[in-house]
Amino acid sequence: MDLQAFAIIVLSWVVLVRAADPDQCVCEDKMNTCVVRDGSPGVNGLPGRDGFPGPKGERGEQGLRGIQGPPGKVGPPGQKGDQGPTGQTGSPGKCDDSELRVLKTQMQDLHTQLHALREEVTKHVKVLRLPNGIRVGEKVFHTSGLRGAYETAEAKCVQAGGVLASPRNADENRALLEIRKSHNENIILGINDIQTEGTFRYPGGETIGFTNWSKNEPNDAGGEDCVEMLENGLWNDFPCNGEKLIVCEY
Ligand code: MAN
Ligand code: CA
Ligand code: CA
Repeated sequence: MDLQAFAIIVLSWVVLVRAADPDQCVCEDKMNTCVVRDGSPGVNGLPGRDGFPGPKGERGEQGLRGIQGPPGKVGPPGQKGDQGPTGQTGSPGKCDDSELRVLKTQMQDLHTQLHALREEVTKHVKVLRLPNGIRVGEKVFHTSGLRGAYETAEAKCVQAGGVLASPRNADENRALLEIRKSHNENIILGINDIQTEGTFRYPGGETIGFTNWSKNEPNDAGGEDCVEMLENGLWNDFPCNGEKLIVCEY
C-alpha cells in the first residue's frame, strides 16, 4: 500500500468516527443563544411516487356463454325438391292406439271450445242486431211495438229468426214485465195448450217447466189456449185470436 492510499483510509476513518459520536455532532445556532441538542424525530415525509407497472398477467379463463341474439332475417327460398315417390293407393297412414286416443281427446276439446265460442258469438251478435233488446242470461227479448194474434205473432218472430217470448224462469219473466210496463200492453207469450187442452207447451213443443199463473188461471174460459202476461207479470190464458203486444225472443 502506498502512502497516498494509507492517508485516504485514515482520513475516511476519522470522518466516520466523528459522524458517529453525538458529542462531536452538536449543532449550534450561531445567531441565537439557544442551543438545540437531540430534537424529537420529524414527521414522515409524503409517500413516494407509484412504481412502474408490473409484468402482464396470464390469460384468464373463457367467459360464460352470452344470451341468444334476435332471429335473423328470413333467407331466400330454397330450390324445389325432387318429386316424392307415388303413394300406395287405398292404404291411408295408420296411427297406433295411443296416437288415436290423443287425437280423439284433442278433437273433443276442440269441439267443446268451438261450442262455447259459437254461443259467445251468438250472444254478442244478438245484442248487436237488437240494440233495443233486453238481455237476460243467454236470451234477448225484443219488440217492434206491433200487436197481433197468435199465428201472426209467432210467424213474425220466426221470420225474424226467433220465437214468441216464452219466459222460462223468474228472471226472464221480470225482464219481460219491463217491456209490458214500458208499452202498457199485455204481451202474448209463445206458451199455449193448442195441441192438447190443459198441457201447456213452449213453441218447440216441450212442456213448460216454469209457470206464473194469475189466481184461478188457466181457466180455459170459453176455450182459451193462448197465454198473455198481465200488468203485474202474472199469466192468464186467453183466446188465440185476441191481439196482444208481440215480443220475440232470440
Ligand atoms: C176474463 C178473461 C179470462 C180470465 C178472466 C179472469 O174473462 O180474461 O181469460 O180468466 O177474465 O176473471
Ligand atoms: Ca185451453
Ligand atoms: Ca183465462
